[in-house]
Amino acid sequence: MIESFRERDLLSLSNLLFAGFAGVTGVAGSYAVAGNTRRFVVAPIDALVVRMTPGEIVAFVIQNVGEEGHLLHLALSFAIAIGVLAATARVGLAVGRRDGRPVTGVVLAGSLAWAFAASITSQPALAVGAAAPVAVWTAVGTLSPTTVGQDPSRRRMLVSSASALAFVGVSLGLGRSTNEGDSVTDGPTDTNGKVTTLMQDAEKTSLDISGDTPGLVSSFDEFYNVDIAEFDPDLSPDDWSMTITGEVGTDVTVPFDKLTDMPTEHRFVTLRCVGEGLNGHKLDTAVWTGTPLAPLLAEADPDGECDCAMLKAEDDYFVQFPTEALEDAFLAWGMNGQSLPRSHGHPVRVLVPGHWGETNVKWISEIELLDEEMDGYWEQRGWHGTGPVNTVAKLWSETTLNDGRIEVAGHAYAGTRGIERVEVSIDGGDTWQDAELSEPPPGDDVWRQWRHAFSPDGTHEIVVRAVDGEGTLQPENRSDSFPSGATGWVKKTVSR
Ligand SMILES: Nc1nc2c(c(=O)[nH]1)N[C@H]1C(S)=C(S)[C@@H](COP(=O)(O)O)O[C@H]1N2
Ligand SMILES: [Mo]
Repeated sequence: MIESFRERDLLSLSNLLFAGFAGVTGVAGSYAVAGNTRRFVVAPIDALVVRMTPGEIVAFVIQNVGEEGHLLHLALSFAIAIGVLAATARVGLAVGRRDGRPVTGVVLAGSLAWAFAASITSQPALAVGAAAPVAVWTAVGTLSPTTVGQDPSRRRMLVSSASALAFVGVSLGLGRSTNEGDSVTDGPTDTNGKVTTLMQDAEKTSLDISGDTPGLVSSFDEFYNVDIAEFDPDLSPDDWSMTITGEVGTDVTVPFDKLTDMPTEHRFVTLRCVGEGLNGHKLDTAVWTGTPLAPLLAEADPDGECDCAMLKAEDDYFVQFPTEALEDAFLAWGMNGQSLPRSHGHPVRVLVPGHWGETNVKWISEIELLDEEMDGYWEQRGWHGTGPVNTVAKLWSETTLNDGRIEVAGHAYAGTRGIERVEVSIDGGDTWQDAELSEPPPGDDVWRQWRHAFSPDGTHEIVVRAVDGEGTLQPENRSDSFPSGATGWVKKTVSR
């Protein structure tokens, strides 16, 4: 009696362990062959988890947890992937042992794991990466003795754990190298050196700031990133095309070649996320290479009732706003002289002058003209981020200069209204002085740098505010970024 209890315990423990190894190595194997792409088994699960998370929770996490919020849904998605693959191994173990037909069990577990991975990723060949480790661990588990007395089990467990761990390590390495291959873009778009010249000129007009306020052009590494999905689409220009559909005279399909055959322009455009804090860093500028959207829209001959459009992307992102805002929009395939990096929408994204970051759809796949207004992804979650940006003056650095003065500096941005003036107070807002301003880079939707140096005398409350190109002073009233973008004047106390 006692013997059989212990045997059963041992059996279920062993099943649990081998199923666990199968789950973990199955996920690792998938990563090894797919890398950090949407072909990795965790990716579609993560997309589903994100899509199913209620808007209030998403807004709460963005505000209270910030970037690390990604780790929450990613951890859940890993757990689900490991759990499902472990379950397939558990079924295989049960069948293999009970029927005394180990091969049947192994084949069953492998097939179930493969079917799961292949169906969610639509990658039958790569799904083998997840299925093979599951089959192997099912085999090892089925053949390992579970009779008490016959006990090399402890050593076997150690060896098994070490092997599983080693496999995970190797897979991580392999997956990383897959990523490197993926992030290689299709080469420079700056064939005639125009972009390089533009960037050099912008660098020359940057102010000579001692602190670590960045320059007028953000590098790939500096440029912020906001994605609804953890795993960016990876599309080649050959895979890509965009359609213009819905309330139109004729549907239009735009392949990549057609786009790049159109008149090419290089434009400086600044992007700012509606979800960033008042003095946050989700504000950047690049020079983008592309072509205006208007001629393509005209080709489709829109005739919808609401004069509004839904922009849809390859990652299931969607955003709706007035077609009027699209009149000056731009379809970009280049950024700072290179083809668009994957994380910024490779191969083609939309840029909408003066509007919040969320309207600048990456991996654009379709523009659907509508008959009535609908909510976009963020609007469904309570945000109001499709309109023009708020005016902001950032205070990004304060440095003591060699001569003892303090230099405060940052960027100011007001979308297409432009920045006319930045004012600085060193006494909490009682008196104001004009800050020194950089020229803006050439463009209609760009930021400017500002700086101001003063001789400190004890403690100073620094306040900055901008006046936009229409002469409107940035509102003093403070509000959170949710739902329509942070407002207020940035303040910082400095003492020397
Ligand atoms: N397809 C797609 N486009 C998108 C997003 C996204 O998640 N998916 N995020 C939007 C948001 S909220 C912002 S602020 C900008 C950020 O662009 P970046 O990542 O290139 O800085 O892209 C917008 N376009
Ligand atoms: Mo955003």
